[in-house]
Amino acid sequence: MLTVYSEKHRLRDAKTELHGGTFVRPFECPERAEIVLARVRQEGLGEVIAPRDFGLAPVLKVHDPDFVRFLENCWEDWVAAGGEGEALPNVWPTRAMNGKRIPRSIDGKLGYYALAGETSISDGTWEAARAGADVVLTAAEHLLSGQGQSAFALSRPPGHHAAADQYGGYCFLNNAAIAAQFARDKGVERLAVLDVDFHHGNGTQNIFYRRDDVFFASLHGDPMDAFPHFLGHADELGEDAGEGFNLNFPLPPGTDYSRWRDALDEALARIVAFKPGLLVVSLGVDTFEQDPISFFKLKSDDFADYGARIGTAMKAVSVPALFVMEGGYAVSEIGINTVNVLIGFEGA
Ligand code: OKP
Ligand code: ZN
Repeated sequence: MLTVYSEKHRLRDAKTELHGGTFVRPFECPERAEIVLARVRQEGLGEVIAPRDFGLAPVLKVHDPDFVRFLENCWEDWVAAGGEGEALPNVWPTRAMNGKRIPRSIDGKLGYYALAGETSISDGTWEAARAGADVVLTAAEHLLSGQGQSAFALSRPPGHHAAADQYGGYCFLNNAAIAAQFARDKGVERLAVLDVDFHHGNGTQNIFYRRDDVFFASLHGDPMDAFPHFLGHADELGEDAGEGFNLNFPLPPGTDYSRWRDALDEALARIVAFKPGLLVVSLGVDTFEQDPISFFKLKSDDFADYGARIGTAMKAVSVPALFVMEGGYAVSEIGINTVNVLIGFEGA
């Protein structure tokens, strides 16, 4: 399996995350990608290539231009306004103050474009996020040229919480959605996105919620108990043309592999019935029992087993799979767990 990787992910190296009322070093740190890459090499998964530059056009097919401009200029604007630490929002257009104008000041803009308050914007964040989009696009292009049944986009920072005009939950550009839309524009008529990260892929769901050409399925910690708290319920089925093309499996604290696997099998059956031309897997391994910010109980061997289940289901109907790296914060095991999924898929 081909892996696409860019060293530019290292430019996303924020010093602060707001966590439990204090600032901590972000859980989403550069070592994550380095350790996954080392494991890819150690296991001989296949060739590792750098991305090519796709420019912003495929990003702008998913994200609003004003949001992209905000991300591009945020750090500069923050510094110019006298920010001493990293850029964080502190006021939002919530229910009681639901204004529609985009403020001029950087403090107002941060609140307008942020969907969560833990994620600092730092010097280099934009460059890393942009390179991350090139990583998934390069991997998608490779698959679309008919080479292989699978590819791995080792992108960082993650993307699935990012909506068309909102960032947060460590995510800035929605890599999985950008890849799916790119494939769509290259002639793939129907796509499925399977999100196995512990957290609900609220951004991806929101981007495709009114569409019947992209089926979104997600297994995640119940939002009643887990981030992102406000989306990911089982009754969110899609709207308008998209009704019936969104599928959520919110699962309770302590969920173990047998329960998680039942949900996966159901999601895979629905995906197969949808007859996609390509599957995008939002691959977060924060379902691991030792993950520091999550509450599922998967063990390292379970990752290989579910990779094989995805492989068996997709190979039976000749659907290629694009794996896109999302979360996973048990850093010392992130390589083993991630590559177990990919090896499981290949062996199916
Ligand atoms: C990103 B991905 C911190 C609560 C905020 C944010 C989690 C973002 C996960 N006390 N947590 O889906 O792995
Ligand atoms: Zn996650």
